[in-house]
Amino acid sequence: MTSKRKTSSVTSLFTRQACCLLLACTPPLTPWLAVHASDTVISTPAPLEVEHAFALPTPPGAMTGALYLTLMPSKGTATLIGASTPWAQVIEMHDMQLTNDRMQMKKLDSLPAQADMPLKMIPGGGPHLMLIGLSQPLTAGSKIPLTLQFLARPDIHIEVPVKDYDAVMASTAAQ
Ligand SMILES: [Cu+2]
Repeated sequence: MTSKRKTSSVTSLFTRQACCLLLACTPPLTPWLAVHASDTVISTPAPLEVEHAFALPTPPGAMTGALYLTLMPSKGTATLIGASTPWAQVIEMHDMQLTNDRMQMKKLDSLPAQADMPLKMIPGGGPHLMLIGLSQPLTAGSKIPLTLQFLARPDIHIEVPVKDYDAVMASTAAQ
């Protein structure tokens, strides 16, 4: 019984995510997870900390910006499956890797974080959130309203400060 109920919440989130992303791409549907819509029991997930969230300033006219944060579930796993803000048309989850001496960004469908392995996003490589279609430039001192969507967890709403690169590096070095 327990596993069936868990499956239910996973499916509803998959479906909602599919709706949100319909314009951007077509995520895989999971027909083998089909369950009854009336089964709405959701087990309470372990607390999830979102820390060190910040975005970097963008030059005037830039249409994209990068946002970074750290996700730390107190136990088990938390899987980030999407994010949104009124300040951008879409937010994509990206991974930046050095390939053939070139930095290349790859779009991801999900980003997992574990209690023993937090998801840490930092500038200069690796995972980050890409704000695409900015409605305004990101200026140091402003705060971006951000919604984070997770697999089988409620959304998290936070405000993310825009910080100068030097300030970010100074606080990272101090940790
Ligand atoms: Cu990117």
